[in-house]
Amino acid sequence: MTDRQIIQVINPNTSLAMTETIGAAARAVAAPTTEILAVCPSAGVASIEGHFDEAVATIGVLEQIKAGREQGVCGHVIACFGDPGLLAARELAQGPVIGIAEAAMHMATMVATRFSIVTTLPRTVVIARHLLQQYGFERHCAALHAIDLPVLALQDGSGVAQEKVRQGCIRAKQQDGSGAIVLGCGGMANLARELTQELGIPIVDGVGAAVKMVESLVALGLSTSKHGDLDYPVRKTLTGQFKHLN
Ligand code: 2AL
Repeated sequence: MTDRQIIQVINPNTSLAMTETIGAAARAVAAPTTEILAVCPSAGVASIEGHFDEAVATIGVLEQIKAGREQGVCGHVIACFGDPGLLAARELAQGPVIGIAEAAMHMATMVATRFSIVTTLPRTVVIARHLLQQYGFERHCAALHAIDLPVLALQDGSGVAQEKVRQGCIRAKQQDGSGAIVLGCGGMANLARELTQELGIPIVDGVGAAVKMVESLVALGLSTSKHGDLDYPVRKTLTGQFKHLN
């Protein structure tokens, strides 16, 4: 990698504070030749904590993918732990698109035989379970834990949510026999490095993992396959508010 390249990191919710946290975590691991373009949709949901939120957020993700592609970014990261709109985004994108849940799960399996997940609300545990099934990582995941605080508690400046994540990771390490822990929210991206040092086991943040995966794929000259189902969407009439996605 010699040329400068831009990786677009999309926070699928509309929280600017969380977009900043995610962007900073991405920049902390990016290669010197990588520029991180951290963005979020202009309209959508303030945080993503359920199936409805994911459905609403997905159009904003696709709009950002289209904008990033037009700006010539080399790849995209979807920085929400439900990986909302991942396959649709791959159809629209030219470069690689990596979701933070899939990135973190993949990396965790490379440093431990079993991992645990620490996420936000109990209802988001179901979303993570579905992803484990979809990606084939069920056998690798020992347990899922919820800190029982909403996503935006990670941005309130009190440190309460961060302490709950820390306690959740300690509990997961002690109870589950897992060799690694996956942080189950984009808003936890800034916690991985310190927790890894404190707990002495790999604590995997999907934002950093996804940025390094995009860099690796680009360096290897590998991009989203346009042979088969991930080919660009079939051109057809899109009406009303969706016209601009064509
Ligand atoms: C998330 C996430 O990463 N961002 C968001 O808004 N909701 N997912 C989660 N499980 O907390």
